[in-house]
Amino acid sequence: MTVFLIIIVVALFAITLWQLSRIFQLSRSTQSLDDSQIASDKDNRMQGNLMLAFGIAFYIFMLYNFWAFGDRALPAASSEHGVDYDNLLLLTMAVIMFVQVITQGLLHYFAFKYKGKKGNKALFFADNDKLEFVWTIIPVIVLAGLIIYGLFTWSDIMDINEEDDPIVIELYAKQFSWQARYAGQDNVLGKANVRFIEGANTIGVDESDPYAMDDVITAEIHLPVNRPVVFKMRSQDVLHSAYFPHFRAQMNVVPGMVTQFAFTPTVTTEEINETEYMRDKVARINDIRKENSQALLAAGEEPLEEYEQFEYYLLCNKICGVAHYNMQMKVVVETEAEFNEWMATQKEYSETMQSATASRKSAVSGAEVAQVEN
Ligand SMILES: [Cu+2]
Repeated sequence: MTVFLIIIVVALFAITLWQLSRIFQLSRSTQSLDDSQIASDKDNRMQGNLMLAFGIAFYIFMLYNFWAFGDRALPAASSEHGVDYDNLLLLTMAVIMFVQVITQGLLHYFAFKYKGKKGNKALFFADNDKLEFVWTIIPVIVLAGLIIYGLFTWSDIMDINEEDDPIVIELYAKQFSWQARYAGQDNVLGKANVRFIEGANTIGVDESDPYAMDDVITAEIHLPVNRPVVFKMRSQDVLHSAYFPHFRAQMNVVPGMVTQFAFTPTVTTEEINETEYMRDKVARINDIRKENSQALLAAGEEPLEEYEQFEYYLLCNKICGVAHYNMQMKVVVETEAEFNEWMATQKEYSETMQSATASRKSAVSGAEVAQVEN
């Protein structure tokens, strides 16, 4: 690191010296500018051709990116609102692409066509009200349309309909993990606050709140398909962001306040794994892992395991510290029956606390035994 900094300092010093010498040179020779400082027709032709070549290369590179990386886009949305979200994004991208292709193309073509030439005089063109009106009103209409469409989509997405009987789940974020708390039988989350964090109560559940007793804290999110879910988010330490890419959902998780996001999953984990798209993707990723494994084996290291199937994940999308990249939690979307089965295996908060107290008691008595023995 030090060597790197020294190299940078030396390089910057050299550049400074060079720039200083140029300034002196220029300030000395204002009267005696030679022709080498003035662009000749040859220079202009060269610059014009380069502008055109750059424009063409730019489009070729753009097309190459679509071709090479297009398949890295997310699969079709697995949530109800995700379809609207994708349509909005698609329309916005289409408009941007259309305008970009035309304006960028014209910019490069005009730089080529109207390059400098000896004897050419620029046309003096004061103004044209009609032209200005057209190029103002078209962007106004298009942008206003996009914004209004976006606002309607946003309010549709953020509108939580309590009549749909959504499941309430709290997402608790801390460096660098997630925990989920289901609201339990009563579907009302018990109160919670970081001040209540103590011992086994790692997320600060308010134990005096009767609503908290049936809450269920889990290390995985299970969601019944086609049932709305409301996530209430809390953070213990810094800003995090709850990001469910496949459900097109993301919301900041802010210490000191509760944020929320609701969506309805529409595709189960099993169903998405049955799609040709996902089967291909998993197979391709496994091929890459197999190749990498060979290199690892050659180096005498453990090979990578192959993936059985695709899983949904909740990720953190705010760079929150060193292990941010690994802050994730598995999400399983399943049928209502499968969900109920899983939920039956989870412990309610009161039970968790009982077993925590019990194990604390046995630990204390163990220590006492040791003391007595000594
Ligand atoms: Cu984070």
